[in-house]
Amino acid sequence: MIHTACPYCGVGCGVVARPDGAIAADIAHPANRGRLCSKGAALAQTLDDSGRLTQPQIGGKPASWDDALGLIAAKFRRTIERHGPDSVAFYVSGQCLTEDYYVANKLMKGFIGSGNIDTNSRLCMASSVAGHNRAFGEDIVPGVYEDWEEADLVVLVGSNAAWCHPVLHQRLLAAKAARGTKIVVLDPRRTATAEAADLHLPLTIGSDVALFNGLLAFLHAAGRVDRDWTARHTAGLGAAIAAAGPDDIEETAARCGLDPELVEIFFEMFARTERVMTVYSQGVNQSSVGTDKVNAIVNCHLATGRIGRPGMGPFSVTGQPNAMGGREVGGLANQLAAHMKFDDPADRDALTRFWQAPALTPKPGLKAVELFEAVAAGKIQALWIVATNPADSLPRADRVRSALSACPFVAVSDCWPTDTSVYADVVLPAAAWGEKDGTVTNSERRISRQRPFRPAPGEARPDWWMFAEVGRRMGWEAAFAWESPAAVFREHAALSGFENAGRRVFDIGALADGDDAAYDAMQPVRWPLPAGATQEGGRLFAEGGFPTPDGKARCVPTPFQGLPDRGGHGFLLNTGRVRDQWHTMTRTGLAPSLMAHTPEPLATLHPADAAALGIEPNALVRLSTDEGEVVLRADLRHTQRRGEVFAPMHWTDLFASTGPIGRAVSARVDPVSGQPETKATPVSLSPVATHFHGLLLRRSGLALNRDAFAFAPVSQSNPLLDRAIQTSADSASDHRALPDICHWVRVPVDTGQLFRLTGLRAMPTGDDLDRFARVLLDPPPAADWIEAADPARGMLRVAILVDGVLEACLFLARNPVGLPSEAAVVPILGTAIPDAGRARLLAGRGDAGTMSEGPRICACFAVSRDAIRHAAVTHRLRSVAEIGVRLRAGTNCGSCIPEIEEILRDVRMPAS
Ligand SMILES: Nc1nc2c(c(=O)[nH]1)N[C@H]1C(S)=C(S)[C@@H](COP(=O)(O)OP(=O)(O)OC[C@H]3O[C@@H](n4cnc5c(=O)[nH]c(N)nc54)[C@H](O)[C@@H]3O)O[C@H]1N2
Ligand SMILES: Nc1nc2c(c(=O)[nH]1)N[C@H]1C(S)=C(S)[C@@H](COP(=O)(O)OP(=O)(O)OC[C@H]3O[C@@H](n4cnc5c(=O)[nH]c(N)nc54)[C@H](O)[C@@H]3O)O[C@H]1N2
Ligand code: SF4
Ligand SMILES: [Mo]
Repeated sequence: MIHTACPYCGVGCGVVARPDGAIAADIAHPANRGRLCSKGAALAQTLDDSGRLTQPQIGGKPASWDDALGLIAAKFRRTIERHGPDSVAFYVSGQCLTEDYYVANKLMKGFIGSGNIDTNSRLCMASSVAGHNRAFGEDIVPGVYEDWEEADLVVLVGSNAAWCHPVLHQRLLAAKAARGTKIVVLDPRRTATAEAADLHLPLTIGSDVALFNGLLAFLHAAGRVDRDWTARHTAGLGAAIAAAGPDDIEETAARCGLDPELVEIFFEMFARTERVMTVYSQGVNQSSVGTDKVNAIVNCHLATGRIGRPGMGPFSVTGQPNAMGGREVGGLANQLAAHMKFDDPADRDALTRFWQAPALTPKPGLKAVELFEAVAAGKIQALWIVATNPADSLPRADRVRSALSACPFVAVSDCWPTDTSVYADVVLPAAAWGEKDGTVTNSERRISRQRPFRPAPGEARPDWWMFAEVGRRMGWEAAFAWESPAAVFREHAALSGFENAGRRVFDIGALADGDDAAYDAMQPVRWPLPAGATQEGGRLFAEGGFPTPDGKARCVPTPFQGLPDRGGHGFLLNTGRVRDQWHTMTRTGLAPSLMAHTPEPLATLHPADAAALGIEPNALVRLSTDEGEVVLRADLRHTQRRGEVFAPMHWTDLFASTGPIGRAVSARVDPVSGQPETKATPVSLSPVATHFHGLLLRRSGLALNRDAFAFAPVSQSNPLLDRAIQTSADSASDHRALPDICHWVRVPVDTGQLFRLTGLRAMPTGDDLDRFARVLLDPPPAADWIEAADPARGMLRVAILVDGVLEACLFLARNPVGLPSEAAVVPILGTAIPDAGRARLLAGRGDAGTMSEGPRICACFAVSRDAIRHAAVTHRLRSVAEIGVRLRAGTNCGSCIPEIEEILRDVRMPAS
């Protein structure tokens, strides 16, 4: 049994890999003590090597590691010789292990001599980092996970923890059940987290600074400021209170779009509760005033001295498994390693000596959005992207893509092909979770080991090794000579303690001297952990001692600057996460059980807004912004504020015709942190007419070819029609790329791939229809093609059989009732169809029941919303526990409990 850590969120749960292949919760790990969420529980399903990158490629052709790494080293060298060190860059990730990250940062900042290494943490944690630095003098999370259990009031700001940090949320709900912890959620949407709260404040997007300024003024007016503590341990409180404005609840409520009564209840709760913790996440960070939001929150804790004591303090939850580790090594362009600072000459001197760095970069590098602008402008000519998928996840995705295609040299290291890897001159196959060896740090500063328990497929190798190899090949053999991640970790730990003597809180010097066996055996441990420490790190700053020159924290004035500009558009586009997907879906998109909760990307908007715009439930809606356009299915809910629309960040060109929402997201950034505002893009909505409906099932092949032409000149009749279609692009005027004809989403199912199709133009007819069907079905040469068509009723049904086995099938109909149910046809894909069964197949009747089940709520036991509703009604079940006894739903990982509660509430209160 191998003990390792979950590769998803920053909760950092421990998991064990059993010899039988099962992945289970680690009962001994302090982050989760036996709990897992739906994503963690499905980890074993994602260990499928069939789609992996297994060999280095140069120009799309297989190559040796030696050639691929040699080429990267040569391209970087040559580019630096010609254009200087700032003409090259790395773009890395909070999913790199600390060891990967340390080596990359050392290579770029110490040896290449440029600050141009930035990370996807710029899109994620940068505002928290900047806010911490401004307030505390260092990027520190003062609290620990036990605070979630010891607080009397937990305020969640812009955090959907029920879905995004599920195990911490479960710990919170357990504490609520045990001791009555009050929970307040500040989120424009009524999320699953809000469902489980005592109070939900649906504040309008971008208004958090106004709310926390109002709270600071209220605390001041109510005499809740801790005079003694603030005098000893803070500076600038007076200025912060002045900038917060008058104590005027009406005005605050108006700015936030809230009822004044709700605001007052919240302020009173905060004021009178000593043990209060404020948790915040991307609703705070991903904003053009994200750093101010952080400081406005921190100010309220500093003013009351509620920090670093049990159950008290601001708590920034980290997103990625190693968001915190990346900050320890200085992975952001404006950080140096080990929390050292660019503007501190002593730090720079110490780092130069420690690394024996020939060319420590004199200045910070470009932050993600500017970095890709510099690529587009030709200023960066060699770029290496590792463990992140910027062609989807950066705002203005199309601009990122054109920058990548214009860049003279791009290397990409990933485990799977992605929308980014298609732009790479060199693709490097990375070892993935389960194969890699190293460390990660979670939200509470706890370092855990990731240990390998399976061999990497083919020639896949870990990222630290790739960076070290390139460092050696660029001429720095001694500095990049490590032979194991353990050796890299020891150097990282030694640097943290180097000439530190309490100057920097981040110090893990105690781990610098361990041998390889100690590294292998390392138990989860929290920093700070300076040399000689006898116990792990705990809460920080209860008695001040901030890492600033005078030891005092800074209260930063955060004047309210108004709400996000709508730029002539009627709506704001808010983007974020769904429960069972992880980012760009390279792993969670492999697990059918994780697809069932939210099988396709939806644009959620208020029913009244939809009615005003003529947008029908479940119809397609076009979202147009100044950056681009996407088409999504409309999901109408009262959980959404009017004037705001929410869409998930996960779907890519590999999963949907419309590609990533990033196409439409603005690249406006916070001026301090450089973090883009991915939750407030001005957007216009319009209905999209549907002309036909379709269902396509295929056993093989993933995304549909965007550029396959579905319409071609009608004159020729070529047996290789699909080939002819693709090559005759110039000879006809009515050619259309597939996404122009039909909107599609791909849903991996147990038997293959299911595509939901929605016609954007009239359904093709005649030969065009035949070509269209062939493009979609992509029949292998020796296949049987059987079809039933009813042109008058606008219906086509085709099945492709290979040796009697159903390889693919397509159902098209002008009217949705002309389609079979997915539940009926999915199980028969890949099964043998007897001759007698063909008619039945074309009639769209499989052997499974034809009941539509609604979304799957419980991923662990595959229980649908309708089944829960049905059981609740027929058996008069009133609690989650009763549902669990009857259906097992909610009894394993518990991620679905807030949704089961919501269903139970609906059942008891029929809509009037
Ligand atoms: N299931 C799942 N879990 C994940 C991830 C995943 O991909 N999938 N990714 C991980 C990562 S890297 C991260 S960073 C975290 C993110 O975790 P969260 O930050 O919790 O997730 P998001 O859905 O991005 O955004 C949280 C909420 O912010 C709200 N919001 C938007 N604008 C505002 C605003 O102006 N003010 C306030 N108060 N709220 C606002 C949104 O409505 C949304 O509900 O999740 C981690 N966990
Ligand atoms: N519109 C919008 N955009 C957003 C956000 C949002 O809320 N809204 N959230 C932002 C946030 S908080 C984040 S964190 C980012 C996430 O965005 P990304 O980082 O782009 O998302 P991932 O899909 O996690 O990409 C990680 C890639 O690394 C690969 N990979 C996994 N493990 C390894 C490994 O060990 N080595 C290597 N070399 N590759 C590996 C995966 O296959 C995947 O392709 O998205 C940001 N973008
Ligand atoms: S909460 Fe879920 S996704 Fe996050 S680390 Fe734990 S098991 Fe993994
Ligand atoms: Mo993130």
